[in-house]
Amino acid sequence: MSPRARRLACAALALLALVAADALAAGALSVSGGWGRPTPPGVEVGVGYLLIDNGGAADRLVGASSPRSRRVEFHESATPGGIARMRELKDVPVPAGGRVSFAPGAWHLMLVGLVAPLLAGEQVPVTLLFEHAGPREFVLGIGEAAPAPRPRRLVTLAPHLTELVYAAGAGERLVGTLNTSDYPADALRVPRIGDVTHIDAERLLALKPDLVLIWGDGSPADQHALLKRLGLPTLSLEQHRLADVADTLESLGRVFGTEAVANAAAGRLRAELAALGARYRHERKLRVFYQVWSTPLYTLGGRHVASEMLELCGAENVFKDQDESAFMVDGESVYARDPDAIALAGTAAEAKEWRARWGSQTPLRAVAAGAVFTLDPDLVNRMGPRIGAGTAALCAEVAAVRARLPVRR
Ligand SMILES: [Cu+2]
Repeated sequence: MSPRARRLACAALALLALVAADALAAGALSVSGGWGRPTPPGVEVGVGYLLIDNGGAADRLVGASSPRSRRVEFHESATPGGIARMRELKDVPVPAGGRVSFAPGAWHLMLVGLVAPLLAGEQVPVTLLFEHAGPREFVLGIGEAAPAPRPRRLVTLAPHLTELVYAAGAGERLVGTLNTSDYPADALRVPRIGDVTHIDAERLLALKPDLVLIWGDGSPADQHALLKRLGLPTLSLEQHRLADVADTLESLGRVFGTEAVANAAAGRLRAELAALGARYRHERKLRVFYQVWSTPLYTLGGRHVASEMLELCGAENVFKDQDESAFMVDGESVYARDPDAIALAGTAAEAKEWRARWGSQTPLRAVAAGAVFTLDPDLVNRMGPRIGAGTAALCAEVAAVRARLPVRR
C-alpha cells in the first residue's frame, strides 16, 4: 500500500469510527421534559428544567447555550438555615445508566441576560454540551408547570400499532411487542412477549413498560383483561375509517412528544389518499368481490374500511349492503352478484390456493376474464401508515382490470 493510500484508508477508518461512536451515543443519551416558567418584563434571568436519561457510559455535562440569552449556567439550589441560595456549578456528572433531573428546588439551568422575556406557550431552544456525547438540542416549553412525563418504554400488542409507533417517531422507545410485528425492519429486533393467542405476563412485567398500546376492537378480550389485572398504563386505539389512521398518528405524536415527525407522516398519508381519490373519482365504477378467506369463503361488508378503499379507487364492494364487518358467504351469492373482478387479500400461498378453487368451479365472469388479483395482506389489512400504499396497489389493480374490461350494457 502506498503512503498516500494508507493515509486515505486511515482517514476513512477514523471517520467510520467517529460516525459509529456518534450513532451509539445518540441512542444512549436523551434529553426530555424541558420546561421553564414565564418571566415578568424587565427580569433578565430565566430558569429551565429537564431530564437527562443516560443509557450509556458515564458522561459529563460541560456547557449549555441558547439564542435567547447571553449565557446559560448550571445552578444548584439549597436552603441552608432556611435561606434559599444558589451556586453555580462548572459541570454536572451524568452517571452511566442513570437519570439526572433538573427540577424546582434542585439543579436548574439559569438563562442569564435574557434577550426578551420568556412567554407562556413559547418553545425556547437550548443546546447542552456533553463531554462524550457531544451537543444535544432540546426545547424548554414555557408554562406554569412541568409537562406530563412522556412514555419512554412502549409495548405494542399488534403489528399495525408497531408500524404506527415507528411512523410517529417513537420506534426507538419500543421495548416489547408480539411475534407478528415484522415492519419496519428495526421492529424485528424488538424483544417478543408472545403472540395473539398467548402473552407471557412475566416477560411483559419485566420490561417495565410505561405505556402498552392495545388494539381496542381487535385485540382479544383476555389481553385487555390481562393489562387491567397487571395494572399497566394502557392506550387503546381503534381505527375504522381511512382518515382515522392519520388522526391516530397525530394523537400519538402528542402522547410521545414527537409532533413534528408524526404530523409529517399524517400529512403524507392524507395527501396520498387524496391523490388517489382525485385520480379515480370519474372512472367507470367496477364491481369487486373482496375475498379475505377461502374455506369458508369470507368477505367484508359496507362498514369495513375495504369498502372505503374500493370507493376511493372508483370501485364498489359487491357486498357493501351488508352491515357486518367480516362475514361468511356461500359461493352461490357471489355468482348472483356477478362481480367484474375478484380481489384476494391473502399471502401468495393462500391466494394461489383460492385462485385454484375458483378455477375448479363453473367460471364466474370475472374468473373467465382473468380479472382476479392478489393484494399484500400486510398492506391492505393493517390500519397502519402503509394503508396508503395498500390502497394505491388496490387502485392500480382495479385500473388494470377496467382498462381490459368491455363496457357493460
Ligand atoms: Cu439559579
